[in-house]
Formats: sequence, structure tokens, C-alpha cells
Amino acid sequence: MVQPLAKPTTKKTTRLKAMLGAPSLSFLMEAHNGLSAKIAEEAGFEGIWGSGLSISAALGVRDNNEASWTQVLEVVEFMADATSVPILLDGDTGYGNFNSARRLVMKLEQRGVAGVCMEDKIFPKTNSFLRSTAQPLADMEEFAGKIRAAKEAQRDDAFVVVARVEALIAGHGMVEALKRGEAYRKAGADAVLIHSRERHPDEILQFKKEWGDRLPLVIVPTKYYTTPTDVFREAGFKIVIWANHLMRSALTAMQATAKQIFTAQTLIGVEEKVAPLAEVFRLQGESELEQAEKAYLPKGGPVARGIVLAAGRGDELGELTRDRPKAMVPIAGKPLLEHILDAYRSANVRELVVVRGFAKSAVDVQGASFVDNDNYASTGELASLACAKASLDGPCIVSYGDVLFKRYVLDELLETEGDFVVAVDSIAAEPAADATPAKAARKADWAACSEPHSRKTLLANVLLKDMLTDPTSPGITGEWTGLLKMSGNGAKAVRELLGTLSEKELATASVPDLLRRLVREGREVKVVYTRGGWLDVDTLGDVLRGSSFQ
Ligand code: SPV
Ligand code: MG
Repeated sequence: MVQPLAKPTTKKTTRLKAMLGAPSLSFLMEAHNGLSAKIAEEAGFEGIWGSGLSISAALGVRDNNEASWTQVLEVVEFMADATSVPILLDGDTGYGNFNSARRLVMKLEQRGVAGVCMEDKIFPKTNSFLRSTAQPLADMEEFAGKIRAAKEAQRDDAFVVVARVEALIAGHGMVEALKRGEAYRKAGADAVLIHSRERHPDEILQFKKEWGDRLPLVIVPTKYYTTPTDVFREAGFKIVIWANHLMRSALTAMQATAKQIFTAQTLIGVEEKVAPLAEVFRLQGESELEQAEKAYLPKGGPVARGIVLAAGRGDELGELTRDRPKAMVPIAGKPLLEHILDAYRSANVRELVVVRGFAKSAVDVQGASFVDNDNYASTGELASLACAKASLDGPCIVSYGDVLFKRYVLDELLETEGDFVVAVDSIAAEPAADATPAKAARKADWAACSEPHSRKTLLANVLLKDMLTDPTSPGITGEWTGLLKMSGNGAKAVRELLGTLSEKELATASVPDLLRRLVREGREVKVVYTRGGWLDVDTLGDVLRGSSFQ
């Protein structure tokens, strides 16, 4: 009974077997790794030939069993994982005797390979198109035993074993080829691959004529490639294998590209000719991983984004900020902003967004993306944050371009759960610090929290109650460091809130104003207490202090 071609939902083995039973001619395309296998499937091929020649060539070795069978197995496993169409592996001679062959079948079944083709030569074999004197044939009975062992080893009834007759390749003639084909049929082979090195299809057509329909026949027209495919179709062959053409086309392209880049010493002229990186990522299934991350990572996910508000000039630094913003003032040999970005990276916060404003072209740090607040001169911090609104999508940390911090402060912030978490320094609120005249004079963001810093607060849930500007206000328990962490939900709430602010509010509002508003709206703003570990660079003295801070 003729089987209809199986649907893609059926097993790979069943689909390969169905190709052998189908009335029409099917095609297998060569592949030699996961990528080429994917390319073959995308081109429309319903099955893949795991070519021994191509896999060896891609590994940089000869087609003489120089790659061990387990190395081939590794490659074909990647190919099977990368595709949904069946793979027929070129299993050479079965890599040994009957025992090696049946173990091979077991491992191929385990790794999702649909079938194996074994040729009646001696291990280690030589490619069929090389010296015919180097093509000794296996003893027919011994090879028939190997085919029987392979068939009896399979657990999946549909697993395909193809017996490849090399009698014509080795110059033993048609009679020997037919005799061998018959012996392998009797041993249980699902199909016979009759191989030829002739430029014309005469000998395979003659074989088919004499063979009739005893078993499906498979051919490899590498040498008789000028024969119209309809000739094979009309003769009644079941499968044509295009045996090495992806490997050979890759080779030609790689040689040309390597030569051109070597000669020109530039990528210009090559970039347009090679696959764009986006195509590489598409073939790798990058978008699936992006979706999966959304589905499987914990809500909100780890904080991977830092937003640095660095639009301000920092007039108080005079000449130092004549034509660069405060964030670009050098501290210990590199701009303040670089120190900040390094601190983020060291805590694995790698998606960094910098809001520029004054002298934006001077902000030439690497490894960050930029958004611009071109109205920096007439607007405030929240206007800058609003410029980075697109980045308020998922968990993030917001900080200032003039505040240095140590990694441990960031780590504490990252480890604390909550929609909003702020780092507050308690040293500044201690009586000794209170007594220093500097405190009163200094412009700072004072935080009133639900409890003052003590050993107890290490475990307690301390919440922000208010943000104050007058250092003499009662209830101050510390100074806000400028660091605010938000969860995905927190960032979303802030993004929405920014959308409701009037132009007038955006012109003046600061991040402390935002914190105050969140608290008044009844949102929990958690506090992580720190003792030092940060430096707000406001004065020339701070710039000097910055050098020893590092
Ligand atoms: C292969 O592709 O490795 C084959 C086919 O065995 S051939 O190279 O034609 O022998
Ligand atoms: Mg081969």
C-alpha cells in the first residue's frame, strides 16, 4: 500500500520512512552542522542528509573516519536539535562491526536521528570519489549481518536503515552490485543506496531496471549531475540525495570573503555581501529566547538597566564645566560618568542610559546609550527622567551624573525587594555630623524614614516618610544618596506619573519631589541604610575628594 507523505506532526522516523514508500520522488539536502541543517529545512527540504564528507570537511579532517563516530554523533545531534525534518545520517561503514553498528543505531535513536545509511566497505573507509583502488569492499555476508544487527537493534519500528552498495564504485560490476543489494534486502534493509561515480546515469538506470521494485532505491547524482531530475523520477527512484552542496557553497563564499578582507585590510566592500548579523540572530532563534525570558524569568526580572541623569552643567564648578557637563569632569584620570558607569557594570547592571543636556557632544563615553534633554537649561530632573521614559520599561536604577557610589551600595539596593527602594546615608543625620556647620550650609536631600538607622533596621522594613530640604526639620534620619531603584511595576507607575505632569511641573520638579509624591500617594518606598560609600560632587573640594574616593 502506498503511504501518503506524512504530516509534520508525525515522528521524524515515520516521515523518512514515508518518503521511501511514497509514489513521488523525494529529496534530501546535505547539511553538516546545526546552521546548515536549518538552512536546508528553511529552503523547503523535507529531509536532510548528514553527509560524512561534509561533516568531516567542516571539521577540517578527511573523509576517512578521522572524526570519531561519537564526534559525528555530536554534530548530528546539533543538526537534529536545530530542525524538525528527518535526518538520514551517512553512517559510513557503521564504524566497526555489527556490534558497533547496533550501538550506533541505539545512539541515533536517542538523539532524534531518523535513519542511518551504511556502506559495504571496510573501516576506515575512503570517500567513494577518491582512488578506486582504495575502495575494498566488505565481505557481503559480514555486511548483511551488520544490516540485520542494525535492524534488530532499533526500538522505533520506523527507524530507517539504508544499505549502500559500493560494488559499482569499487569496479565489481552490475552482477555483484545486484547480488549484494539482494543480500542486504534479505537482511532487512529498508532501502538500497546504489552509488555510482560515472558522469552518466547509465549504470544506476540499469541497476534500477534489473532491480525492479524489490526495495526503494536511493541515489546520489553528484557526478551525473547533468541528468534531468525527471529521468530519476520516471525511472522510479525514491530518494535523491544532494550530497555536499551546502558545504561546497559555504566553502566558495568563505574563500572569497577571507581573500577579500586579507587583501583589502578593511570590511568595506564585504559587509554588504555577507549575511547581516540580524539574519544570524534570526536563524539562532534569538526572538524565541526573548519571549521565553518574559515568560519564565521572575516577575520584573533582574535589574539590568541604569539611568544616569547627567544633563546639568554644574555651574558651581566654574571653569571645569565651561564646555563640558559636570558628569564629564575628570576624577582620578577619567570622567565622573565613567566611574559611575563602571560601578554599575561591576554590579552587572549593563544596559546603561545617560540623559545628556549641556554640552552633549562632550559626553563621549563608551558602552552607554544616550537620550537628550535639550531643554536642560529651563527644566529640572524629572524632565530629564521623562526624556528617558522609554527606558522606564522594566526594573531599573536611577541615579545622578554627579554622584559617585561604591559597588556595595548598589548591591544592597539590588538585593532589596520592592517597587521603590532608596539608599539613605545615616551618617549625615548623626548628632556629630549635625553639629558641623557644613551641614546647615550644604544643599542636600534629607530623608525622614520610619526608623532611624540601628542594628535593628538591618532586618526591619524601613520606609521613607518624607523628603526634606531644611536640615533642621525634625524626623531626619539620613541623607538620600541619589540612588533610586524601581521594579518593573514601579517604573511603569513613574512613567505614567511623568505623563500626567504639566510643563510647569516638569520645569522645576526634582527626583525628591517624585519620591515625596509617591509617599503621599501611599506607595511603599523602601529604605536601605548605608554609612558613606557615596560622594555627591558639588564643589571643587568634592572633585578633589573624588580622587581618594576611588
Ligand atoms: C557523503 O556525502 O559523505 C557520501 C556521499 O557518502 S559521497 O561523497 O558521494 O560518497
Ligand atoms: Mg560519506
